[in-house]
Amino acid sequence: MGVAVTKSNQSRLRSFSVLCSMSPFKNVPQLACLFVTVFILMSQALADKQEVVEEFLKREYSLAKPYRGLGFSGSSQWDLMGTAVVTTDYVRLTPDLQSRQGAVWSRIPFFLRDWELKVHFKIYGQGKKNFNGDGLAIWLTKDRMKNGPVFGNMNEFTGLGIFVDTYPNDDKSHDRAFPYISVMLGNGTLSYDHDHDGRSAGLGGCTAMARNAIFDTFLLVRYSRNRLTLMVDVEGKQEWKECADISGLRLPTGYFFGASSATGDLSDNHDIISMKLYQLTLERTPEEEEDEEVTIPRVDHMEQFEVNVQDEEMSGVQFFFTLLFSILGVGVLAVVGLMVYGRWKENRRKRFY
Ligand SMILES: *[C@@H]1O[C@H](CO)[C@@H](O)[C@H](O)[C@H]1NC(C)=O
Ligand SMILES: [Ca+2]
Repeated sequence: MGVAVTKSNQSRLRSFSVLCSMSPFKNVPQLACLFVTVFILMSQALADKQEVVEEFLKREYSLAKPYRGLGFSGSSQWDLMGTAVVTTDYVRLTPDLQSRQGAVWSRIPFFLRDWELKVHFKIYGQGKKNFNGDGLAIWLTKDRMKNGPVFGNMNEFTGLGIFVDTYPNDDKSHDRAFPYISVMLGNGTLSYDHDHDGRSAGLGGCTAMARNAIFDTFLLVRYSRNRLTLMVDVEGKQEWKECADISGLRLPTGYFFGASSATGDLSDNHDIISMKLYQLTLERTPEEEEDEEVTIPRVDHMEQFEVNVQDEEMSGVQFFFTLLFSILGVGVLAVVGLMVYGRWKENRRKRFY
């Protein structure tokens, strides 16, 4: 991406210089031309300051057509699991049928420090909105090929999980619209709470109309300098919309990429069309080179993400009963007060007569 920006700037600059030199408008001051040229040069210099110098597609970590050998040959770099099947056009993790679980996992441990993963996926089915489920997940985790309740993968996982959640399990919270894409970093003890759509452990996310979309749907995960950004493109505009941005996220190396999905009572087709991994080449300062390697994933300043799920706002019913009991309480107090006062008055009367 960095390369593309620079190249387009250069060509823009070149064409502008040409225009300048052969400007037919003799009355346009040469100074203005110079001015604009300098401005373009400056913006180019700014663009160059973007951290990425170059990016390379790493085929050994990518899953793309024609999926040669996938699921059959011992030489494939990916394994299929559960209901996952491969066709010429996609890897289908689950079909639009109840109670299925499927996954695809890379066989090669991943050691790059700065990278970008572009996922082309498709979720569609017969069910009407909110009568479909459950979504899919993209992984970079210590373990691979495990079954479980988190979109078909194990819970208490260690590593990164990105969830495209298409079903609102927690129907009491109305804080987000679905499908909702979210990020979680598991450390082996942290649990994904399916009944609350993972709210308590989520680090960020966004709503994205990624189901039954008429456009191709993509997500982009970029991890560099311990900063993870998640972007989505689901509106057919060929532009990335920011979804989550998490700094100080420390991810060990040697983990595995994967994608998984599960259906329950509700279902959808969950397809992966491609997962393309790009290595980002950055210039590093000596301190960054010495940056400690972590063994357990963690986020610096985790406090900022901690939400207290119990501390929810009062629901209407709770509010009604609280009010009712308050009124009753005040009533009882008033009656008791009156009785005590009455008796006290009576006593006083008795004393004086
Ligand atoms: C995982 O994270 C949670 C929440 O931040 C923390 O309470 C727990 O101790 C961590 N576990 C490990 C093994 O680091
Ligand atoms: Ca859900």
